[in-house]
Amino acid sequence: MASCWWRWRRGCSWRPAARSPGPGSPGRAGLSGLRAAAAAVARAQMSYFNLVKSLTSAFPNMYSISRFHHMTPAVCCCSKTQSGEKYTDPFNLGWRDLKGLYEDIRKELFISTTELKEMCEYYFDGKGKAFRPIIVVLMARACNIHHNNSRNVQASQRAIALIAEMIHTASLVHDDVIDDANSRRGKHTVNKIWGEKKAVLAGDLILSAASIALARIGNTAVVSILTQVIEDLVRGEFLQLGSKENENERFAHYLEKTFKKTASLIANSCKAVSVLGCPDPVVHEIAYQYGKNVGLAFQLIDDVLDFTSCSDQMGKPTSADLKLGLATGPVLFACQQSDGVQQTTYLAQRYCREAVREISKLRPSPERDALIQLSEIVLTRDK
Ligand code: GRG
Repeated sequence: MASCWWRWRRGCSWRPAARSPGPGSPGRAGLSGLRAAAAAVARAQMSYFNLVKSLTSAFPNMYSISRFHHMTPAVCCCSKTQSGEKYTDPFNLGWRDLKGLYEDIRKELFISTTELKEMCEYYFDGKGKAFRPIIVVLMARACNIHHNNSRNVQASQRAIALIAEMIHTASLVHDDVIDDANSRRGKHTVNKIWGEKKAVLAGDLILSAASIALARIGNTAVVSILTQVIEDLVRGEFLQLGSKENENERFAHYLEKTFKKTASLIANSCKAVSVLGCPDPVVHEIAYQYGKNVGLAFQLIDDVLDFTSCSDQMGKPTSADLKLGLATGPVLFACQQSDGVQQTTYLAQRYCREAVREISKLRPSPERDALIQLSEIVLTRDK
């Protein structure tokens, strides 16, 4: 299973964070296409001032967008270990607690009907990045060490990693139905193989299995933290179905959708393991803020990769957002400026810096440093 990490790691060449696609390269959207799309999306130009205003009012702790222009494309300066302990690759470190992850998820699914079982297990094949479970177990260990120097991950904390991956996968199955997607992770989607109706039911079943596992933990605070994620996912998807006529609100709408669709799951899963490992609300907030900021950066880079990467690399169709008529960061920025891809990457960098600032408040540990390094990998990944 660890091999999937290495595949991802190998894919994550430490490239400059904002890489523009070669003009006319097959399977890639050129910048001219991006600009044309931007023009189509924006009926009138949203003023630079309004963009700054909408961004900073949605996230008051962010600096003015004008500061992105003056940053170098280099990633955050945080790859050195700060804990003083022997440093291991963050994926290896996280994977120690995740051995048997997919086997354990399949046990949670516990379905007797052959077809439904096959559908529900379809994505638990070890081909995903398991980015969420890795962050969750690293955060669990970082919080436990911070609290009482405990070197163990509790069973309930590991269960959160499984539950996060199950909620994520259920949402992917549903998302592919909504988007009528053909491929994901380099293979046909559930909806393409079994049809939309059955795909919706498979997503429901994965979500219900996740809910049963969550209830079994028996901590009402944790139940309420993770059920918030489900509400956010639905609301985020709903936000994506609509758009803002008012251009001032368009960027705030995009960031809110991004938080709800992607960052909420990471933020709240991090918070859940912190609650299970440590009674201090300050630590819960650190865990939440780290997850939120990394999650936002992750999705912004996902939106960039939708423009700059090719389908083979991503294992799913690229330029998909554009084809669905969705204005993501690269298009919204391109309405204003010459390089939407680069500006979106700069914004992701700012979120990662914030994530690093938050997690650095915890006591030094290899796991804390791995979380710092993961925030860099979010920026430099190319799949
Ligand atoms: C709660 C079942 C349920 C549905 C809620 C459809 C929906 C409503 C929400 C969709 C949310 C969604 C699919 C967001 C996309 C987030 C995203 C960036 C996914 C890609 O994540 P990766 O790159 O994928 O980690 P892998 O394949 O590596 O797991």
